[in-house]
Amino acid sequence: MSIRRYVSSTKSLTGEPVMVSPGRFGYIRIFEGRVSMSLSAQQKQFFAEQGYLVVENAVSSAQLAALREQFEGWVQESRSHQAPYGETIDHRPRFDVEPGHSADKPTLRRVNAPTDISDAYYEVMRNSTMTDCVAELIGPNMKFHHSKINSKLPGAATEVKWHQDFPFTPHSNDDLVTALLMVDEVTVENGPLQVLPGSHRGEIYDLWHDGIFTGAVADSVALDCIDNAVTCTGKAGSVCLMHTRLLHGSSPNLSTNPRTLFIAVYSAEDAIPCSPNPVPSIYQGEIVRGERTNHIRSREYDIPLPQLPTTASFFDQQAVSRDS
Ligand SMILES: O=C(O)CCC(=O)C(=O)O
Repeated sequence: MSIRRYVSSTKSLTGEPVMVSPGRFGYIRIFEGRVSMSLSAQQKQFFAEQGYLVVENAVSSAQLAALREQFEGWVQESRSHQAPYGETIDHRPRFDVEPGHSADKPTLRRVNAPTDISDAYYEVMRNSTMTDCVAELIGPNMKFHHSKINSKLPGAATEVKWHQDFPFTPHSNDDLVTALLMVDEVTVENGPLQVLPGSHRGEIYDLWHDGIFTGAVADSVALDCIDNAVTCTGKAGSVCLMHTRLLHGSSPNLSTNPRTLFIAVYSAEDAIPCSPNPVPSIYQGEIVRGERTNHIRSREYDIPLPQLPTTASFFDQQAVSRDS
């Protein structure tokens, strides 16, 4: 499959960005010939305080349709496989299926680095309102780190145990945002993301327990999260922007509707990775907004290095703690 690279241009079709109207969700503008949106001061403040922000209409309807069509094709393709398959640049399977996956009842749960094999996913990572919004939080100079799709097809048992992303992807500073784009509508029933507001300003929790990298926080921390969790729902095309240190998790899909998230992780350009990328991509490190400064900005913290996954996805790492 051919990959069309987005060529950044300083000349927009319509000239300079045009502010059209300050709306409930920020400012609508026309930029590079597409409708884009700026975050309002209130939205930025909400993100700074709470560590997350849900923004509607983060992709155009054409972009959303292309994402959905591509993913549906991958689900159909998965019917002819019995186990994780495909290959990423680190030679792990690209497509991960739940135990019990079958042609009749496909349970495709993860696509690693979809940007590397799909124009639709690359385009949204590179050139969407979602990208613009992230740049307003950690820009102006910003680069891409990795991407994946987490899917919970109807009845899927897949859950995500409570964790922070930063201990999986430590950098010299923590200006990283995980953008979780809702490819399907996300409801309280279909396994929505749950977050602990404000937790990005607290401790960075250890994901190692008794010498095993479980990819999850200790049960005592998780219990506090469950008691105070906020559920992030939204219509298809909405994005949840999440600070890399925010505690989050999600439960199984109990509904008859799919829950597909396209997850793209970005960092400030001067945040330098301190461990290998767990989901390597041919585009990792690509500057998506602003420019390269070749500076390192650092902040002090002390955490154990993560363990890299050896199988298709971190669901297997988290399963260790569930089964032990
Ligand atoms: O798929 C989800 O519900 C959450 C994803 C997540 O936490 C992650 O990939 O780090």
